[in-house]
Amino acid sequence: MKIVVVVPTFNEVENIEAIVGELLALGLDGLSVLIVDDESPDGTGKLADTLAARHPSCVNVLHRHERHGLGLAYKDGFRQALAEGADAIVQMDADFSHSPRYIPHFLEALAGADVVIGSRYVKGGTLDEQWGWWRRFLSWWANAVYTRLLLGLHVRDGTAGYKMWSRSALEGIDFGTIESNGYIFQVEMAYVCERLGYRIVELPIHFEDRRIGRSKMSMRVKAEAAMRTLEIRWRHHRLRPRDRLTPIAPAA
Ligand SMILES: Nc1nc2c(ncn2[C@@H]2O[C@H](COP(=O)(O)OP(=O)(O)OP(=O)(O)O)[C@@H](O)[C@H]2O)c(=O)[nH]1
Ligand SMILES: [Mg+2]
Repeated sequence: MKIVVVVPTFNEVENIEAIVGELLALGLDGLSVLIVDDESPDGTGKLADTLAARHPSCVNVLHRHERHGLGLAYKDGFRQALAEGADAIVQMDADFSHSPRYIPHFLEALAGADVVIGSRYVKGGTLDEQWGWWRRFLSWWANAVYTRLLLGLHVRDGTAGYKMWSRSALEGIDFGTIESNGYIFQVEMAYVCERLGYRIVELPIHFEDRRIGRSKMSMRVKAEAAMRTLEIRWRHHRLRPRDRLTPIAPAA
């Protein structure tokens, strides 16, 4: 079973080596890491190349030119993971908010699901103790009220960025119709999953705050998220399970 972990990075030079180390230390057969870097000025891309040279069979780097946002980085990363023949694809942040230790549990759950979500808002899921009430309130509002009301989402953690996809689930999605650049990409993908009728399992995680480095969550990214939610509904509400793309069989 080939598992590709897609890790988008922008200025994560202090985190990337350690997160790759933890991922490889899981000791899962067939696991490889794909770092998708957007020309980070701090040299993350260069360090990623060094890691790839050190672990040629299990670390790869996709260099994108200029910073175009998380959504586009993920789309390119997913395409490459599929082209590499991945059976399961993980998406996660580089800053340790998403602990690699959950990946074996995700894999087990994927046996009965199309998508597994690392969820902060199912029973057992927890947030970093450092979060103040305002941040907790905003996150709760975005998940429990805003996206649920506007999109009718059933998942508890609609903004989650930690997911494992089966190959067929990702292949069934027309990336050409996914237009979000920033973090709202996560919501757009969750909505599309539900419209396409995928089996979604939410597993509880502890969401830890970024250990080192600076946040890329700007006001612009937040504004995009608030504004685009209705657009997402308008774009995808007609999707039905029959609209899943049929994978093209690889040439024999
Ligand atoms: N390739 C790429 N990666 C990005 C971009 N923006 C953010 N990332 C990465 O996406 C992941 C999530 O970004 P974070 O800055 O941690 O966002 P956040 O978790 O909402 O904010 P924090 O509070 O800082 O943790 C990290 O691994 C980032 O390096 C981008 O434009 N391009
Ligand atoms: Mg983060």
